[in-house]
Amino acid sequence: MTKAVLPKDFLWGFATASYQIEGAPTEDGRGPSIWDEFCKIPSKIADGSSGDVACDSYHRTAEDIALLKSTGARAYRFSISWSRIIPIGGRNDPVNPAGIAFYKKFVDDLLAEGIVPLVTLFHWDLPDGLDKRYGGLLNKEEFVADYAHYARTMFEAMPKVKHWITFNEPWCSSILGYNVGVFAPGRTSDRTKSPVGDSSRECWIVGHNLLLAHATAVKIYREEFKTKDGGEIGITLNGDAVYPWDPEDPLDIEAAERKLEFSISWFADPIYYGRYPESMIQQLGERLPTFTPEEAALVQGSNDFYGMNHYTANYIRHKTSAPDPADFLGNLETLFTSKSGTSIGPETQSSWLRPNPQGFRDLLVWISKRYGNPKIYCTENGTSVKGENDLPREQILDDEFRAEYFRGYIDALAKAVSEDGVDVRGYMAWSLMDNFEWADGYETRFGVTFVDYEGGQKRYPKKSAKIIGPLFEALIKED
Ligand code: GBH
Repeated sequence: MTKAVLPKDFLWGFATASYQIEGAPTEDGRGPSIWDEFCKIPSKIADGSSGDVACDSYHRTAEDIALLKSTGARAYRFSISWSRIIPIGGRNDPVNPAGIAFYKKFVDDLLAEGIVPLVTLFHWDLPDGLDKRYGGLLNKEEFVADYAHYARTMFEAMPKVKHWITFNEPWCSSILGYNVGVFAPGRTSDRTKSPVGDSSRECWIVGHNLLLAHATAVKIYREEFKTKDGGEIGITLNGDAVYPWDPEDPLDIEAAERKLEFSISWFADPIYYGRYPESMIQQLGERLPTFTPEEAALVQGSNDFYGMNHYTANYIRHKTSAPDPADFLGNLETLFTSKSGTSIGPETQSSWLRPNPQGFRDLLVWISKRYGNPKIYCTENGTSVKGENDLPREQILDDEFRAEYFRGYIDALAKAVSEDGVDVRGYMAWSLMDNFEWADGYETRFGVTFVDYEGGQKRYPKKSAKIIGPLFEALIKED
């Protein structure tokens, strides 16, 4: 018998994101996002695909809700396509009533089935109009004001939503969009990939602007909506677990901590403490923007909860050379094998992902300690499976590898709560269904549901869709 250790109102369910599932890019007045444009550039997406059709979820909301229902999910995390709401994006541009109506109805339909919506305002799909007009996320004054207006528009339209997420993984928007250049808008110093961009500077500016936009939206929610609507708002940060490559080497131990600071604390230290981590200030110098006293005060304290996306772990080895100007890791290497030859976990279809459930527990404890035991929602956790796309259908549906991943990670979560005292209130598996996996296209599948892209987007639940519910229902207290 599993011991019930999770609070009775624990929210578990599944997550998705607008551009990855919706399709219907020009329907009902939607404007283009930077991802629509990025996908048009040859060689940016592994299979040359785009989100043009994806899972066709824009036309299949009833089917998606029935699917959620069949898993027993208590909650669903999805994101809003900003360019459906304000097609060209800006605060003085027209708002599209059809876009608002679509998400309002979706929220009503979820609630009618007893499923709690967690709504992400921004999962990377910036209206292309804003990128073209003033450089999008690089433009502090304009971007912060336009995002604030968009956020307020959604708060006003959907008072029934009680859990708001301002940004999904600002690290990815900043680093992958403006340093490595593998995500939209694809800016980088690497001139083989892009004619424009400065990897040594732009990503840090973008990160700063995202923090200010987040904090501004939180201030608006707290001042104008929280009292009457009774909801909560926070940001979702990605973070991989770390272990020193050589546990005997103090420099590897330090580098492992620095890796967490460069990925997580870059955003979380300003939000909880009003300042950037010392390790980043030291390495980046004047390339890291500074907070004015007003900005610091605005950002500090701007989380009602900590949204945690988590997938994998790495061994960390320090570097001895001076940091490269384009370095964003903290002058270190990330590895899958330790000095003594231990592997961090088995391979998956994603080059960056190797399951290691203990890492989840250890990182939950690290976040909890560093940030004063905040209320945490795990807003994403999941895995791809090596070669899954090429397997016969019956084998895809019998996804024991993914099921085992969830068993391990959910057990780690339960232990973090019951044995380490971490305050976890929710868990969303990534993803409800196979979908557009960004630069990896459709070859890489993360769904607990198989989507038959050749067969009219029909959905077929895999084994993993069926095992998560019983695990949580056994772990959640009855009263
Ligand atoms: C999540 O990010 C996203 O929120 C979600 O949309 C996505 O579908 C899901 O992961 C699965 O990928 O460019 O090779 O160095 C997870 C965190 C952090 C994973 C950045 C990939 C870099 C890969 N991501 N990481 S690479």
